Amino acid sequence: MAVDVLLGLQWGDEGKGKIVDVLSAGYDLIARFQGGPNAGHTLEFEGKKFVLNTIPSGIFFDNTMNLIGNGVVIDPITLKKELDKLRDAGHDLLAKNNLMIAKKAHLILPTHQLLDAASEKKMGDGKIGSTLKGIGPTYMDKTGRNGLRIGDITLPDFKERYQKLVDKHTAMLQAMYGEVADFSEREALFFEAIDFIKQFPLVDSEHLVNNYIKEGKKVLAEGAQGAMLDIDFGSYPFVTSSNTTAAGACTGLGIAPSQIGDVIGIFKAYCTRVGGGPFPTELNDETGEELRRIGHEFGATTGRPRRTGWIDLPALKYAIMLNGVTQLVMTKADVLSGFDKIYACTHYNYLGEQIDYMPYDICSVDAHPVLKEIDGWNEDLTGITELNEIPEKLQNYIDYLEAELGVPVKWLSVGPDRKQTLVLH
Ligand code: 2SA
Ligand code: GDP
Ligand code: MG
Repeated sequence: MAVDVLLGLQWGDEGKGKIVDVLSAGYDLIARFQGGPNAGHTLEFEGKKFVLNTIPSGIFFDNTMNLIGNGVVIDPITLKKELDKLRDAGHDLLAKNNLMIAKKAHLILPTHQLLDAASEKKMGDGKIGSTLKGIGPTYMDKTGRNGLRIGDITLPDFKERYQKLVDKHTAMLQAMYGEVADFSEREALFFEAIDFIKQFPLVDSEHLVNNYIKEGKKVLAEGAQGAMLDIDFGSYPFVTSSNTTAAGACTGLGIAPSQIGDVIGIFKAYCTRVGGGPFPTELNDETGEELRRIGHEFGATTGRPRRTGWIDLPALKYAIMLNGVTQLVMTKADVLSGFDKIYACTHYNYLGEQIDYMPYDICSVDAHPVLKEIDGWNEDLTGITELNEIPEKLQNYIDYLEAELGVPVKWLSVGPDRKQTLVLH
């Protein structure tokens, strides 16, 4: 099969960017299929660090093409900033000609961000914890059939179309809050960025991807966020506004399910979440603080502290089922070095019963984790390069997870750098 899918199995930030970068040389095309600049995908190599928001993580390889797919929502201002930063660091994607953008990808307008902020403000303590990048309102306009798409930017009446949608948004803001914040500065940046983006190939990406497939080339679909933030299957309403699961790769790129090969699922050796919503294994104590400190668990886009906790097997099994995961990647094993005991949630205590699945009402009824104690390891993992250097207790943890999850852990990540990656199988 020509298209492999790589996605996060928890609540995001599992290390997707790093692993896509590690695998990119083996693919002809890396294609982002959902989400937008709410994502922060971090890559590190040769002492340099890059955080990508909209741009696929395959851009650092000469023979790999990259596509921002139709399922993605694009903020031209952020995209231009990303491209400028990369150019300043010696990676001019315009000159390299290794980035294409789907005409059918929807545009995030400055007023979408105002609507996002207004909606969160209105929800008060019950807010979603949105990244405030305008993601929800943009997908609302997409499904509401009001949205503007990248392909529209070359139309002679683009400005009128833009104004029509902005007028609608400002009327909504006025009605909800009685005021509309000044967005003239962002509007100017928006049009400046639009002009810049016009220089990139704007493509009918479903044809492009299917031509890659026909020609026998290898495609990797890159997911953003994580399975537990999926609009249908995540902890609704504390989710993002797109399908983060494997099915999203089909609609977000225009590929048939029959073309999907491996589904590579990434998880951290523990668990994190940023934003609101249920997190059964959350540690609101010193151990949680330690995980955050050692794991540098802060939002790659917003800098917000991430919530931390132990690995959650019912949630992971659910994510593996939804995605049909065929290969696993475990990241951040190095962060657990030095913990005498680590824990895995095997079940939840829920309404007086022990269950091993995510209940429907997880957002309103507590699910208390039932934890299994596991011996930790002390060895520093960050320099290991050979399989025989894996500490026995870490190997026991991997063996346990493989037995529980029923899928092989093919890659083990022991640090943020590209090179800190071991192939286990
Ligand atoms: P949104 O902005 O409307 O999609 O937010 C809805 C929920 O989805 C969560 N979300 C994320 N969770 C983890 N990582 C994300 N990307 C950034 C990162 C986050 C950051 O890489 O660290 O920098 O804060 C991401 N994007 C969206 C979000 O927290 C809400 O719970
Ligand atoms: P993504 O959204 O899934 O791409 O992940 P993020 O980039 O938001 O967050 C993952 C963070 O962990 C980044 O800072 C990575 O550099 C870092 N990282 C990835 N893999 C590892 C690992 O195995 N060990 C450590 N210590 N850090 C890692
Ligand atoms: Mg991230």
